[in-house]
Amino acid sequence: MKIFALLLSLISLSSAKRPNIVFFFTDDHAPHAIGAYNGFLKSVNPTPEIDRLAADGMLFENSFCTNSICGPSRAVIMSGKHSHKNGFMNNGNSFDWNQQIFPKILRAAGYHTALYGKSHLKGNPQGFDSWAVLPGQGDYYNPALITPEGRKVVNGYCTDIVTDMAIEFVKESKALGKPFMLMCQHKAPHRTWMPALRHLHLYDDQTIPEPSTLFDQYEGRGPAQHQEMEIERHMYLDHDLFTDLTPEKTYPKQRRPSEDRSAWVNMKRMTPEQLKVWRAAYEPKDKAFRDAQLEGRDLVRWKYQRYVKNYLRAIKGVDENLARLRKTLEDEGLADNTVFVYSSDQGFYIGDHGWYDKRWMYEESLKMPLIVSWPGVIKPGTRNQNLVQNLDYAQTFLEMAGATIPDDMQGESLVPLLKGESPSDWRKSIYYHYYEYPSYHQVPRHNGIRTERYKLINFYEFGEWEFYDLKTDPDELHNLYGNPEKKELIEEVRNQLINLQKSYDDKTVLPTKPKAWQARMRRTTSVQTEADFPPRTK
Ligand code: SGN
Ligand code: CA
Repeated sequence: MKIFALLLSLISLSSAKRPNIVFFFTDDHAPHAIGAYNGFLKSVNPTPEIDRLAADGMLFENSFCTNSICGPSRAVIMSGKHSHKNGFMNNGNSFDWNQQIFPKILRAAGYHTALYGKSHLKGNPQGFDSWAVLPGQGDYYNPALITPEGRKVVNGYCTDIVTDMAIEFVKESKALGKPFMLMCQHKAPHRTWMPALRHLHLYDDQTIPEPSTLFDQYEGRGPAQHQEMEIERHMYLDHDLFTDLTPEKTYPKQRRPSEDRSAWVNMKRMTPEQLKVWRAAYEPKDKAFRDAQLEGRDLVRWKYQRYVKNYLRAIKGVDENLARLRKTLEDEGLADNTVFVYSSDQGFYIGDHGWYDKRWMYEESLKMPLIVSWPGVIKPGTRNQNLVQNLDYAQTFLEMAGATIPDDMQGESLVPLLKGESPSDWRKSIYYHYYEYPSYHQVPRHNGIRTERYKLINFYEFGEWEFYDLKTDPDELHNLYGNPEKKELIEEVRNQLINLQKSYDDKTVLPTKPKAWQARMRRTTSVQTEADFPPRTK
């Protein structure tokens, strides 16, 4: 009888102890723009609050996405399945919300669930007691939000607004007495990298370090020579860097006619008061820029500084709001029983290889930040080296909640790693597949494998392969494919890739029928083709 009572109390204790889960998620925040990841921006101290989260929990050094683009990364997180299984392979797709996703399972298990901010999956979210999402990419200023009650516009800065909703939800959940799972998903620091008004002067007096590959010439890498994501040639002084705030300005003819590429597209939601502060911050700097008449590498360097400062300023808004939400959890007495996760949908190029944007299987955009605190379970200040992916999050959250993990999910729960265990059978390689081509930035379709040391990429539409030794060439500048000395090694890794592709049941790799670059580009991009851009500075 006594044992029975003890068992009963243990059961009720364990269900009372089910942790709350806060998933604090951003758009395009590369790990190397987080202080704790020790990248080239560390000296700028861009994220003191995210660094504090790392000090309280575990930072994953080898955290990767399966498909480096927004909607697809989010679909993988929801479903625990690769893109070819959840059906959302590129941003043009619509997510099938009727499918099995982890929030539905948590909700059925008694969790109070919410999703706020950027969803990018189209359609009304399912699996949430409360939700409000930005339409499409969302806006930085005075954003519209789609809610179950319809569309509304909220005045203010998006990162603050989304966090306000999250804070309200935490308080409501506490009053309900239920464990909760909250997805607080920001637009920042997505293009066009618009900071909050209070951060417009941050870093004004500093020169931000440059990446060592800012002037990469892409030798030996065919696909990289054909992209459209260079700071030099494909980042617009007006649309991206706000140097011309004239609403009437017409845009040059080579730009896609379907898109408004004027700077005004980003400004037109602002109130006159907001715009006044914005103009006051940028106009003196713009004048100095025009007077300097920069050219060549000097112009690239100036564009990089304007870009990276705005990117880091938008990140500052994220960092402050993360602290605000963590403080709410503390104040409400919930922090000790809450798992707090920081992540972003993919990495990003911060001038690396001369680029912005993502999509490639190269390290800067393949990597995702992943930092988790879980008081009493994770040893503070730990760094994990296991290969993990966004594919693992669904199973991880389900295990944390003690819910059943469906057999058809394709990841691995990270809970053993969070507990400090070192499973000997942990995965030794990850699988990647990117599909969105032709599209913005012209990154061709590719799949590939990354092991602890090597990376093999197959740009199968063009019959081009790349192979990198990350130990000797961490910047991936030397494509070893075709090197006779590496032939056997490459064959071995290629076999591993084939096995991985089979194990995930990916039948979406197109048969290789090599196409010529020029012909392909002309046929697929009606307006922007290489010929429309000036040659690069050497
Ligand atoms: C927009 C951006 C692109 C970006 C895509 C996808 N242009 O189209 O630069 O690659 O989103 O980004 S913008 O000038 O309109 O911002 S994703 O993160 O949603 O996948
Ligand atoms: Ca993104």
